[in-house]
Amino acid sequence: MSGGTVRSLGKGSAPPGPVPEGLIRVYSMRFCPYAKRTLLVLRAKGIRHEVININLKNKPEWFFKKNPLGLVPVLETSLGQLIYESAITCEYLDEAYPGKKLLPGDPYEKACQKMVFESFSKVPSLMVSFLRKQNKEDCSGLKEELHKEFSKLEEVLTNKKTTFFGGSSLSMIDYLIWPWFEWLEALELNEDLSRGWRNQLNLGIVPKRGQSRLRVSHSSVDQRRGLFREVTDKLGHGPRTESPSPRLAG
Ligand SMILES: N[C@@H](CCC(=O)N[C@@H](CS)C(=O)NCC(=O)O)C(=O)O
Repeated sequence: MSGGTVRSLGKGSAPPGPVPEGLIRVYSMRFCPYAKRTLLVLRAKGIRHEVININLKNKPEWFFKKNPLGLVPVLETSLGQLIYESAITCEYLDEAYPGKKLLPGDPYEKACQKMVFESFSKVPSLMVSFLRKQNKEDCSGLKEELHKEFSKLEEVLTNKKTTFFGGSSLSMIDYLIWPWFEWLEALELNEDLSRGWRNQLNLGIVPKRGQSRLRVSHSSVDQRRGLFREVTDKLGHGPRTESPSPRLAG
């Protein structure tokens, strides 16, 4: 499992060598919610991995050979195989590695997870718009839109009467959407989105007795807020939205 110091590579850096056998490599960025999905799944399945952080403001030339789009996350195997797009990396890890399956085997349950994923798909871009407009323009419309999107998610839990989005235990869908719940706090949306129902969502995502088994990095809210702002300001755009038709499985 990854543990030690994580490198961050930028323009002019030498490309990293081949991935050692028995490991998988993830190209990441510390505060990227998409990369967080991949890291959560690596953790959840106990897969031995190494992390190389990419300086997204000053990307290494060689990084475009890993992903022509120049986006993190990217997985690289010891055979030199490259996998990008966060939902696809998560699905790959679930299929390629033994242990607890995070996607349901049952076709209906899998379809349900895909539907929740679709429902969630507007949230990342709404959050980025909110961040851009925050303190500059009236954001009440955006807040309303976010509220609507989160209400849809709440409805799923209410109807299912389960703690987690996929049922009684954590599964793929929880890992795919969780990173954006962390951003609610950083974007100071907690209060606006806590009209009773967010608590329920929170309970759904964070196991009840406090310890979030889902957290991977332990950045403070302030660090995340600063970094998220930096990503959107200096790159000229924030984390991108989902690909047009996000694939979850099969
Ligand atoms: N659809 C992609 C989005 C990934 C993404 O937008 N990553 C951001 C960091 S959070 C990135 O690499 N940005 C660099 C850039 O836009 O040039 C996925 O799901 O993996």
